[in-house]
Amino acid sequence: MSISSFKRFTITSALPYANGPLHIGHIAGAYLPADIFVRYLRMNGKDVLYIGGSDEHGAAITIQAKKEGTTPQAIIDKYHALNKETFRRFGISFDMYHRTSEPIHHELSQEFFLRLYEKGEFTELESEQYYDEEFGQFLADRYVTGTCPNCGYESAYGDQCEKCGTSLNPTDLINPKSTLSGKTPLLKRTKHWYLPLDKYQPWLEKWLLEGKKDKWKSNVYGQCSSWLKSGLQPRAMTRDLDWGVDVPLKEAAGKKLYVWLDAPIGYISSSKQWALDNGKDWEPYWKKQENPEDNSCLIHFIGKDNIVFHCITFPAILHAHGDYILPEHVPANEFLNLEGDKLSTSRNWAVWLNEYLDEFPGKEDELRYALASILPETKDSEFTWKDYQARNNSELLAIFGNFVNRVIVLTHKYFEGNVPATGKLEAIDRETLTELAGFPSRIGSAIEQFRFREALAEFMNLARLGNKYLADTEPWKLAKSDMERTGTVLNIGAQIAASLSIVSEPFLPFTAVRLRDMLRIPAKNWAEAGRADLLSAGHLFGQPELLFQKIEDSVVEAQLQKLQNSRKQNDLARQAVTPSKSPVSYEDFIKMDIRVGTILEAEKVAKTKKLMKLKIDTGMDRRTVVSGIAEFFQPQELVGKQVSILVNLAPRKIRGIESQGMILMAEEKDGTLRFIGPHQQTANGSIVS
Ligand code: B3M
Ligand code: ZN
Repeated sequence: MSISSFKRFTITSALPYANGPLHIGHIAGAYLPADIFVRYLRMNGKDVLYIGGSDEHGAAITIQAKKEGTTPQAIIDKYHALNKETFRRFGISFDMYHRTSEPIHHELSQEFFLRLYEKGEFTELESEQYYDEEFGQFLADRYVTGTCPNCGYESAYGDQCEKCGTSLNPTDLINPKSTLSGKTPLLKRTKHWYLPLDKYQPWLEKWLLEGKKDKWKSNVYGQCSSWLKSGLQPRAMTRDLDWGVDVPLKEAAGKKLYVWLDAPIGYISSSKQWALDNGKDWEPYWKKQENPEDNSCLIHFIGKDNIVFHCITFPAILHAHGDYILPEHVPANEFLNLEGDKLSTSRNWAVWLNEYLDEFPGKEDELRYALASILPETKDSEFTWKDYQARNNSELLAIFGNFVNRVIVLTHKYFEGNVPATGKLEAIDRETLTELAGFPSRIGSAIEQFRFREALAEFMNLARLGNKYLADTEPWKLAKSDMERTGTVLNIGAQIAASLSIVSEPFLPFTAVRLRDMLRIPAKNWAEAGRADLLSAGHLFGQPELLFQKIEDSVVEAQLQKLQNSRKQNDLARQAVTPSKSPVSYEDFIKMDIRVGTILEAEKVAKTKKLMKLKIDTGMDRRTVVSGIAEFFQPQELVGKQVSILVNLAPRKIRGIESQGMILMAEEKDGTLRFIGPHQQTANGSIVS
C-alpha cells in the first residue's frame, strides 16, 4: 500500500538513551526526517500520532551513572528533562515524549512478557554467562566489550557491534573484558528466557525478505537479508541486572527484562499515555483492525545501529503477541560524520544540539536546513561548518530569503503593500504558473519515499523559480512605464511566496510561521500549495523583515576552534601518564637541597631555541642557571618569578656557561613546561621538602 492510501499513521523516532545530551548525529538519523514526514502528513490532513521518549533502562544508564558518580535515577531525570526540552526548542513535533521509567510502561512491558510466556513462546535455558567477581555482578550487554567476531571491531558491546550493526551475545566477543574491572570475566551459570528467533526465521523471511523487497530502503533491506541468510539465533529477553523492568515471574526474582524488549514497547506505552492525557483511544494506532485496510501505517525512524532490533526482534515480538500491527517502513539512516571524523560522545567530537540552540538563538531552521540537505539517507555523510555557512548564505539567504523579501518590498513600494491584480498574462507568466503548480506534488512524492534531501532541493528550486522570474521580468524597471504589467509580475511573485510559505513548513517550521505573518495568511493545507490564486488582489501584506542573516566567517571559525579544543583535550587525555620510577629511600631524597629562589634576570642563550640564562637569588647567593624553558616563556615575564631550585646539583657547563643548579618544572603531556614555585610569596632560601 502506498503512503497516501493510509488514513492513520503511527510514527516513531528511536527513544534515545537518557544518558547524555543530543548531538547532530542523532538528529540527522532519527528525528529531523521523522519530523519533516509527520509535518507533511499533518498538512495533508492525515491522522498522525508521532511518538518519542527516553529509553531509561539498560547498561547505558547504569554505566553513565557510575561515570558521573551518581544514581541511575539522577541520570535519567537529568537527561530526560534536557533532551525533551532540546527537542521542543528544535521544533521536533512529538505528540508525546514519554519515558520508560514510568509505571505505565513497566506494566505494559510485563504484560507483553507474560503474554509471550503464557503462549509458550520463550525457551528457558540455563547457561554460563560472564560474571565480574570483583564487582559481584553478571555482565550483561554493554558491561562487556571485546572484538566483534563479524567485523573485527575492537570495541564491540556485549549485545551489539556498533560498527557493523550485528547483534551479539557477550560470549560471542573475542577477548572479552568487563567494563567494570577491566578484567577478563569468569563464567557463571544463570537462567534466562529466550526468544527463539530461529523459530520465527521462516516467518521473517516471508514477511520481510519477500514482503519488503523493493519497498524498503536498500541499506535496510540489505542488512536484514544478510542477517537472515546467516541464520538467526535465540536471544535472551531477560538479564541479571538491578536496573530495569522486573521480570514478572516468581522464579525470576531479581532479574530484569532485556532493554531491547522493553524499549520498543515504550512506543506503545508512550501512545497509551498520550491517549490518557488527551481523552483518545490508543488501540487503533497499534492494534490490527477488523478490516486490514483500516490498520494504521506504522513507521519507525531510526539510525542504522538500531536496524536489527526494529526490523527483526521487535516485529518478531509483535508477531508472537498476535494483536499488533507490524512496521510498514523502517527508513533507517546511515551515520553522520563531523569535520572529517566520526561523531563521538566520549571524545566530545560533536555539535551538541542544546549548545547550538544556546549559541545560535532563533537559528533553528538554519541547522534544520543544513542537516536536511546532507541527511545520510543512503550512505554516511558529513557535516562541516563551512557547508552550514554556505547553505545559509548562498541558499536560505541569497535565494529563498531574497526572493520573498523582494516581493514584499516591491509590493510595498509600488502598491502600498496590497497584492496587485493581474492584467493580461504573457507566455513567461503562464509558464511560471505551470511550473509553480508542479512543485508541491514533486516535493510531496519525494517526502513519501523518504527522499528528504531531494524534497528539500525541490523546495529551494521553487524559490529559484521565483528569483528567476523576477530577474527575467524586472518589475523595478517595468514600474517606470507599465504599472499594470508590474502588478501582474508582483501578483505572480506573491503567489509563489505564498506557496513557499506552505511547502517550506515541514523543513523550516519556524520560518514558515514568520513568512505567513509577513504575508498575513493563515496556515494552509499542502493541497493549496501551487495554486495561482492563493492571494487575492487587494490582500494587504505586513512589513518585510529579513528571514535570514548572513553567517560571518568568524562565527564558523569560533565553532571550528571549539572542536579543535576538544581534539586537543582528547589527545592529552589519551596519552598515558608516565609510569612511576623505581622507589628511592628517604635518605636518598633528603640529599637533594631544594630551595625557593627568585629570578632576577633572564636572557635567551644566543643561537639556541630552548635555552634561557637566568640569574637567581637563592637566599644564600646569586647564581647563574641555564634552563631549557625558552620555548615557553619570554625573558621579561620571568623576572620576579619565584621558583624551586635544586641548589646542590653539581655545576655543569652548558654552551660554555656554567649552570649552578636546576629549576624544577612540571611537563604537560604535550611537552608544555610549567613552573613549580611557592603559591605564596616565600623568603628566598626557604627549604623545599
Ligand atoms: N535507546 C538505542 C539508541 O539510543 C536505543 C534506541 C531504542 S528505540 C526503541 O541508539
Ligand atoms: Zn562488527
